[in-house]
Amino acid sequence: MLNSRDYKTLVVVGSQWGDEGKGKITDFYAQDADLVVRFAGGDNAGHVIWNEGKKYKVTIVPSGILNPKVMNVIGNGCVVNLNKLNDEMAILNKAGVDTKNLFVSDRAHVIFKYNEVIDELQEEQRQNRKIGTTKRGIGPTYADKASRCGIRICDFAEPNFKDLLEEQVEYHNKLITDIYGGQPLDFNTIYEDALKQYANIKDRIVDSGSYVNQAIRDNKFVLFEGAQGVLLDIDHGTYPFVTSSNTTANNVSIGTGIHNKLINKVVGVAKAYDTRVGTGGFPTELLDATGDRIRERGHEYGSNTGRPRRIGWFDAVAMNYSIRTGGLDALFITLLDVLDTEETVKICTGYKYNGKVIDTIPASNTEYEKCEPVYEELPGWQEDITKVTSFDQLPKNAQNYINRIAELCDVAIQGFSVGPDRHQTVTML
Ligand code: 2SA
Ligand code: MG
Repeated sequence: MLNSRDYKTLVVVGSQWGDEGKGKITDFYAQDADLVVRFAGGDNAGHVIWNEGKKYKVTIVPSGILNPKVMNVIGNGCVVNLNKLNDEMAILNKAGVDTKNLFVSDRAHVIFKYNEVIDELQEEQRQNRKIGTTKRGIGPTYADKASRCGIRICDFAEPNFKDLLEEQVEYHNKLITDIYGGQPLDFNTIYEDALKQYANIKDRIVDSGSYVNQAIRDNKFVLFEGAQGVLLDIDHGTYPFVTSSNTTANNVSIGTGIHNKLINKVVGVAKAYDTRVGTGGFPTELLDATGDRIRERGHEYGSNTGRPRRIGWFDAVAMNYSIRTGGLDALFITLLDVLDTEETVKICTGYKYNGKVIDTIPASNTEYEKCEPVYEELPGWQEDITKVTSFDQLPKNAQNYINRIAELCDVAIQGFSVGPDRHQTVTML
């Protein structure tokens, strides 16, 4: 079914602004995988997986967790809130999902309460330039990592851990009170909670680089699961309206500790339309009834924060950019069925900017906000496709839509999905 043995390592990343259905596609490939590894981000991700009519949501736990034979690793490139990790494991256990195969890197950085508080206070300070972060402390934790004052999982076992944490609580309290005018946090509460949370995950700590390398050497099928999307990448995304990590497959090697030559294939998950949550340029955004209809049909609300997502037509300019910067070998088109009722569907083929038509994303968000989409219009299929099990069964107009995306983006189509459930997934390669 999956031809997964054609490649020993497969990367699944979002090719737009997140929420493309990476959880679903990772879960699908995980049926054949031995190992699923997260390499970036934290509990800002919201990966939704439907299996046999039951909905599961994970934020920091890899999406391979529903497959009992799969080992799941949270790589060193992730930032981990131990409270959230423990809560998420408890929720999964309650739903009957075993989490004994879950491991976390000794080198992953930990999100503390002070990082979450600073995330929130920074957003408040941004006033009319808000990023729309998930307020999970992601940016401040990656900032600490770059400033070399971050605390990693391995630090909890150090004899001077208490001093280390106390120093950081003091420093962050100064930022909170003096810079942002917030309330200081109590060290003892943070320390005691940290020890309690750590005790619960202590037996799951691994050296992810060594663990994942060994699995590859043993000829296992290793799946790497991205978070957010290429256009939210800190370097290549629509800065500053991005997340604080590298979201592309290029970060797999850094975020897990394997050589990038060991990556065999990168699949970009692409919604059949575009969505974005948070601020930033979005040329194909639909602020009309069509956008509202797609939002409702696609249940386009933040799976983490519940925020309504902004909706737009499929943007081939942005996708070409993602394919280039994200090194995508093929696209997996998701939520195709959401467009079932549309009379016509549109694809953006260029941006009008300053009297010219451009074919890439400008570096400046101010310029990006001024880009207007040039559309190609295609007839819709106006048929229920949720039971389709092969490309040939798709209505002609839906086939044409997929083929046109492939042509405009000069990319292979790995498959498409016609509904939330695992079985509503069709592979083409
Ligand atoms: P952050 O919290 O610092 O990473 O936010 C920075 C920007 O990145 C966006 N971002 C996301 N965009 C889409 N989906 C995400 N995950 C959740 C979901 C989000 C939710 O799956 O629905 O529940 O709202 C995600 N995480 C971060 C964010 O909107 C900012 O634009
Ligand atoms: Mg999501």
